[in-house]
Amino acid sequence: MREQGEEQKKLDVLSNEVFVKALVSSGRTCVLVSEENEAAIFVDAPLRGKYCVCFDPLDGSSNIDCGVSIGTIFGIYMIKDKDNATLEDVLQPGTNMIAAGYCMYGSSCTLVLSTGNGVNGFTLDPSLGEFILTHPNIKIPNKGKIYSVNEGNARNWDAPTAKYVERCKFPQDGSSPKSLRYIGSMVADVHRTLLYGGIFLYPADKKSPNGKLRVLYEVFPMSFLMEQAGGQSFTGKQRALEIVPYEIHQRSPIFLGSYDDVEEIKSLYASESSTA
Ligand code: P6P
Repeated sequence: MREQGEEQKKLDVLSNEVFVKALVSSGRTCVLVSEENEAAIFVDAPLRGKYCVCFDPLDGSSNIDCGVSIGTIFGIYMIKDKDNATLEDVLQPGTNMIAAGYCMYGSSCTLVLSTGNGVNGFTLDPSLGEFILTHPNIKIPNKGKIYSVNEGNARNWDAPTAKYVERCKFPQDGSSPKSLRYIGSMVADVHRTLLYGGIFLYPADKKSPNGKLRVLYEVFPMSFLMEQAGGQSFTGKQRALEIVPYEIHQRSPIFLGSYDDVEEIKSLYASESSTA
């Protein structure tokens, strides 16, 4: 209950407080990296556990007022030495993550999770207060009919991205054009890509040379899930999970989704670098 005169907190600030309190008091965590906190949080020794959690508590929160699905994204590392927790414990490549997932808040509350042995989807049954396994062993189609990108940035794209999107709209192989679906909330766009197939792109551009999305709590968790579901995730230069972050809020370009669709943009970047 808000005290008289206490200002109403924004939902992303409030959700961050809820997650930080729950993670710290669980006694299972050691280092926390949140999109909402400039610095990493080191849990006090008595409450320290063996997991390092990187999370965006409420991604896409700018969409709340118009009712678009938003979500929480998380990735988990195992601590090396909980008596000597350092930033190095979270500045690890995504290949060292032991689990990742997201919870999407939309027409239903959906948890999509992988602990390294495939991807499972759960839907909250409010009458039970339990998450029910509704999407066992999710596998992304090898190729999709949808591309998902903010076309408003087109004038700033590099040549391979521009060429790829052109091919989506004007295929040269006689196939039908892909459909464009862009919600502007990563959890919603990635969830649709995971279930229906296709490709989600947030490329680098002249304005944002490292793209917009954050490595530790957007790129890595979504790339982890995509690979576990049979898809792939690429930065324009390398496999996304192989990035070695140097800063906890570092950004990276990202192309993720159906294996064959991502393969196509990888070949465009490869041919650009071979002719450069
Ligand atoms: P743009 C939301 O702000 C977010 O971080 C992601 O959820 C989403 O994919 C992206 O930014 C949208 O960015 O520049 O297209 O509005």
